[in-house]
Amino acid sequence: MDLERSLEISERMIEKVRGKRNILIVAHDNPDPDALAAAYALSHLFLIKTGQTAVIASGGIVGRRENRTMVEKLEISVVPMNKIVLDQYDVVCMVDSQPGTGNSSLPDDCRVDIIIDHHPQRIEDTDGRLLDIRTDYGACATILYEYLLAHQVYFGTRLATAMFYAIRSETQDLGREWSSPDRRAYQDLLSLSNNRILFDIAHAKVPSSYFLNFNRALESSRIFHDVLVFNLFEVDHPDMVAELADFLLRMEGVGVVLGMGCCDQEEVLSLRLDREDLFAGKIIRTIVEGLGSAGGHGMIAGGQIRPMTGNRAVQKELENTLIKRLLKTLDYEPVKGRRLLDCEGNN
Ligand SMILES: [Mn+2]
Repeated sequence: MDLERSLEISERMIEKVRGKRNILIVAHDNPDPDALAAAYALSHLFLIKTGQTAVIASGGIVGRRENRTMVEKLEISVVPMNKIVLDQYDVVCMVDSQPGTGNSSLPDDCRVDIIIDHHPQRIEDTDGRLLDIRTDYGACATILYEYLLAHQVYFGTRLATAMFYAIRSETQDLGREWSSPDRRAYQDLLSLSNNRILFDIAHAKVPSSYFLNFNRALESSRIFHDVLVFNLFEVDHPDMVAELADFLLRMEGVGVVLGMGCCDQEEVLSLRLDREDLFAGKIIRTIVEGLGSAGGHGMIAGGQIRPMTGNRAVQKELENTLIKRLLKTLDYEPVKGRRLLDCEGNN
């Protein structure tokens, strides 16, 4: 942990918002637990240090049932971006994301004063903005936990549970892309969390469409070398693509998963790797070049292509294009994929 750095930078953030009328904290679109917990923790820090209440906003939806349960049980209030009148805000903060990366509904020309993130730095210069970008951290929530610790700010069970669940889900229980500060935060926060709520979040009930999506992912899965590609075509929320990409990465002999699905005229892509010789964020940006926007970490990355039509033939054509590009990027010969469901007995 770097408490000195955390104290210094967060102090400057607090001074920046002090006395300002309206403070906005923007999480990326379709916010995940890490973005939600980071936004919640930042608003708490401001509240305790300055007495000011910030508004948390994001575009898209909280789709995944676990995340919806988290928002409900922990009473995190998130305002849809389209309800936000930007002119009314004196300070704009962004967490778990950066301006211009394509995963936020905040207009690109909107001034952002404070940026806290753990994704690779994409903005060129600071331009008077306060930046805390720590790419070695597994979760953005860990950075915020350090701020609270550095200021010795008291926080209750709800915020502890939110940050704990964020680190847990983002790093898959410290199994994926975690660092020692994440581990420290995870351990500290576990004892402060509400276990009952954690259980309710992890075991949230899901509708039948959830299982139909699993079925569609399995039916469509094809394997090329060690690359598995699935296409959900129409999907009701984008998180489903990421969840299924995580799930399918467990397939034996598979080191790369590319998932696709179309939601609200946007093609959502999810890339998962368990090969340490590759960097997911770079690969996905290469394959969507000229088509859309993308970014991510070493083992997890996402992208979006818009506008996308609901026409299946067009979606299928895009899938073929992306497969071709992906195989080329990985230096693989083009091959005809074999269906996952035909693989029985082949291992
Ligand atoms: Mn994150």
